[in-house]
Amino acid sequence: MIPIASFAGKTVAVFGLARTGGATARALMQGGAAVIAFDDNGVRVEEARAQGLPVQDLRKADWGAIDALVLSPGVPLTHPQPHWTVDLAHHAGVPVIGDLELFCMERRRLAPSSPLIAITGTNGKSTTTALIAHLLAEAGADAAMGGNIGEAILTLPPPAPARHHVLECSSFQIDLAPGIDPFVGIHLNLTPDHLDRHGTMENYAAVKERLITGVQENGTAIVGVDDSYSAAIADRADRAGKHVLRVSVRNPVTEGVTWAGGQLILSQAGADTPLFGLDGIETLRGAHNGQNAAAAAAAMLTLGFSTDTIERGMRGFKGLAHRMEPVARIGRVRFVNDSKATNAESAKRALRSYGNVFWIAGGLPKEGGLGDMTDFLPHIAKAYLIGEAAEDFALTLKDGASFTISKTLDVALGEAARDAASSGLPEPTVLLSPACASFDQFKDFEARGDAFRSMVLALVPENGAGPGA
Ligand code: UMA
Ligand code: ADP
Repeated sequence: MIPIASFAGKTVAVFGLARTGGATARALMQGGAAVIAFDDNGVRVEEARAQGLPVQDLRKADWGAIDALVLSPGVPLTHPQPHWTVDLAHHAGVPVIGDLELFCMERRRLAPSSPLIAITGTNGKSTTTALIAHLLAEAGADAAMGGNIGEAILTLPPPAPARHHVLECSSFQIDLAPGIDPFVGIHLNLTPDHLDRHGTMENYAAVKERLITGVQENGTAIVGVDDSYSAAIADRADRAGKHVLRVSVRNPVTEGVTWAGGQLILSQAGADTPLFGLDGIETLRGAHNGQNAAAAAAAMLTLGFSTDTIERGMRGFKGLAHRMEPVARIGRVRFVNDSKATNAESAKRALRSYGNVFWIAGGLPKEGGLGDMTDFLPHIAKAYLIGEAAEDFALTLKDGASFTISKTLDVALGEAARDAASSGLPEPTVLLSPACASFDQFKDFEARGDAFRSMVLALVPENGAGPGA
């Protein structure tokens, strides 16, 4: 827990009482602030009351006496429209911030030169965050990991001079952190996502860029430059005098780390030095993971760790559940759970990582649908479409890939497993990589991936091949 002393003796409204709000209310109270906590969901309010949090309807609060509103990231700040608490705060001239901002305030107070590593980007955030935290732990460093990856930031141990905080930052969290100032700021990539919450791609990009513009004066900005938005972010950071390391899986860079043919290469002061290859590291398969690994390597080198330490750590990286997670191999067929691929871009990365894919896709569609699939059609043996997006995806695939509308995950898996086994194709892979949110049929992407994993494991014959595709 990080007691927030910056608001000692002041009154803070905390809105949204799930992971972020609960931790924030407690951290503020421990630091000596008076808290008023609330949520639109009456059940959450009662749970919070039962846990001893001071709850009160913020519609009836005296906003003139409130010093800040701390909003949970899932609560709309600007789009589709500001939440009613945001309107009340703006009306009363009360600043609206999030838990990431509170963390940054406390870090500036306690340990301003401590190594804060903040990671953002549309895709690859969790993998890169977990990878860096793993590399630090394997190197024997003091490392705490949290943020959007799941562990609320203020539940972590407090900032201390030698403590690395590795924080995954969503655009929602950055939007609520005007003072974000990491020592190492990583922005991986930018493709359309969350436009319902940011209005336009330009707004979404501008929010992400703040993590890079905020990088401390003696710090380093690590930017993936393989899309035009992110390349422009790197160029602007350069012009603003930041120390920028570029990451690419497509083109050479002058200063930074690239991934080429599975090799990581460090480019520095006019010289290219091969670091090591990622071959054989199943959890870092594919060019997209090359981007994540290159960014993680750049961060670790910046923090002063040796190439050997980084390589050893990467070889032991176990990966994250639901991100191209090898679930089982049954006969010749590999089963992969990529339920976290909730947008078209991430699903395309997964498709590109395998040949002969029996692809389970669909769910609650995102704006833009699948987009242009031309480059990915050769990877698809057949698609099994589920959920609300099925008809729309069928239209996109109809002239280029064989598909069937399976409607639900269990039917899709049964059909895909059968077709893959009888296909005679080399290395067939049944891949759940939905390119959609899960909420039409599941509680969240984890529930969808867990369901897939247990259904696959139920297919494994008792004396047959086990997990570990
Ligand atoms: N609420 C309201 N009114 C609203 C909206 C929400 O009262 O209009 C209340 C809900 O009733 C609930 C609370 O707010 O009680 C939910 O807040 P939240 O959605 O911020 O949930 P947390 O549990 O605090 O989780 C948040 C992040 N959630 C979101 O950004 C949506 C988690 O990221 C993060 O792991 C967690 O903080 C800890 O830092 C999840 C996520 O889906 C994984 N992130 C998005 C993504 O990765 O795409 C950005
Ligand atoms: P995030 O936390 O940003 O959602 P994850 O690391 O959880 O990212 O990965 C989510 C999905 O995105 C994975 O299932 C994978 O298919 C895809 N992915 C991972 N890294 C990248 C990347 N660097 N670029 C594009 N897609 C990626």
